[in-house]
This record gives sequence, structure tokens and C-alpha cells, in this order.
Amino acid sequence: MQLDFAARELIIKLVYYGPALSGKTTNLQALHRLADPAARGRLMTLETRDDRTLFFDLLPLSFRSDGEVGLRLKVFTVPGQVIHGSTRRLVLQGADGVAFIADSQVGETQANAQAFVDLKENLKANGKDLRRMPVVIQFNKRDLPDVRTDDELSRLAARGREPVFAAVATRGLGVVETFAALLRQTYRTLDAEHQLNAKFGIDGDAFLREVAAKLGTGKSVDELLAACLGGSLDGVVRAGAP
Ligand SMILES: Nc1nc2c(ncn2[C@@H]2O[C@H](COP(=O)(O)OP(=O)(O)OP(=O)(O)O)[C@@H](O)[C@H]2O)c(=O)[nH]1
Ligand SMILES: [Mg+2]
Repeated sequence: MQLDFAARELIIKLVYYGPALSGKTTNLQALHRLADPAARGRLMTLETRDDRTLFFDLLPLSFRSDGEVGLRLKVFTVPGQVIHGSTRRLVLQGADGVAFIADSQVGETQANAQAFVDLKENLKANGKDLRRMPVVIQFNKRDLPDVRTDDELSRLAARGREPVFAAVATRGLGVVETFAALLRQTYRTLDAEHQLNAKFGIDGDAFLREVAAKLGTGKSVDELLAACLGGSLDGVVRAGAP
């Protein structure tokens, strides 16, 4: 997180993490498509070959609510292929929150688990603790055959602490819901750490309402968050955990 006093802006970094081909880049493309042109910058998709991210993607978004301070979001994806471990660690540096994009296909279960361990290790290498990092999980590709069942996802969600969302990123389904939950978790955690509201009068709920309005689904924040399959939707509790 950065506070740019001259520009009166709060800058937050969000990272989409997960195994190769789970749909991280597709999530960013959908967000870019759905976002109000006034709120979105250019989607930078760097160095791809055969749908594979070789370095990272970056989507800049900016929002201004009635308050004095604006909100600038830098949304990154990492390259999921196992060989790009050091790039993932680099992109993860300074992340305020992480969306973990899992592939719902039964055959990808192991790859999801491996990528989650990789996330934990790369955070640790950067001096961060996964338990203190705001994380939301998305199970993408719900449209494909041979995916893990809805019941299974609900059970997984009930067991874990992270909020879980189902998605079909190619159709833009579940994308904004995941993003709204990520931003909410991240904001709450940053607010608990830095007293953004008390010290700077920044109203996180107003930002979230503005983001929901500018992401073109016609849904309110509550409606977006209601899509959550389970887990805790309160970043503050997690941030305070040992
Ligand atoms: N059927 C289906 N295909 C999807 C979905 N989301 C993404 N895909 C496809 O999966 C492939 C990989 O998607 P990407 O978004 O490039 O995956 P990625 O996670 O960025 O992959 P890396 O950059 O290699 O880590 C593409 O062909 C997408 O069109 C989905 O919800 N359903
Ligand atoms: Mg990619």
C-alpha cells in the first residue's frame, strides 16, 4: 500500500495467483471489459505465448468516491507455469491482497494444491505470512465437464478461512464478485493496520460501493458478496490472528 499525498491517492496492489491456465489473465480481461472506461487504464498483457503469461499482466483501475482521497488499484497476474517461480515471487512483492484462481477440473486438483503451497512459500520468501495476507479463492471453469461438484466446493469453503467463489471467467461470471470480496478483505486488513479511516478519513465502504457501481454488473456490494460459498468475509479478524 502507498499513500500518495500529492495526488491524494491510496494505491493498493492486488495479485491474481494460481496454477497455469486456471484463468488469471481471463479474469483481468473480463474486469477490463466490464469496467467503466473512466475507471480503467490500459490492460497490459506482457509477453505471452500460446495463452501463457511469461511475465505478468497489469490492469490499473482508479476510483474516486465523494471523499477527498482517490483509490488506485494495480491488479497483477502471475505466470502460473511451474518454471516461472522467481517471476511469481517478484510480482508478489508488495502485494496487499491475493486472489487465488483455482481450476475446477478434477484433474487439476493436484496443480491447485501445488500452486497454493507455492504461494505460501513465495510469500514467506518475501517476509510475509499467508495467514496474515487477505486471500480469496475462486474456482474457475465451472462450465467444463469433470469439474469438482458444487457440494465439494461448499465443503471446502466451510473448512477453510478464505472466502470461496465459483466462476466462468470467459463469460465474466463470478469475476466481479471475487474482485469485490478481495478488495473488501484487503481494505479491512489495511484499515486495521493503518487506521485509514480514523487518520485520513478514507471511507472504505464508500470506495467499495463506487467500485461495484463502476464494474458494470448492476449489482450492489451486498449482492456481489452474497455469492460467497463460505469462509470468513472479515479481513480484520484474520489480520489480528497470531
Ligand atoms: N471453459 C473455460 N475456459 C476458460 C475459463 N477461463 C479461462 N479459460 C480458458 O483457459 C485458458 C487459459 O486461460 P488464461 O486466463 O490464459 O490462464 P492463466 O491462468 O492466465 O494462465 P498462465 O498465464 O499460464 O498462468 C484460455 O484458453 C482461456 O480461454 C472458463 O471459465 N471456462
Ligand atoms: Mg496468464
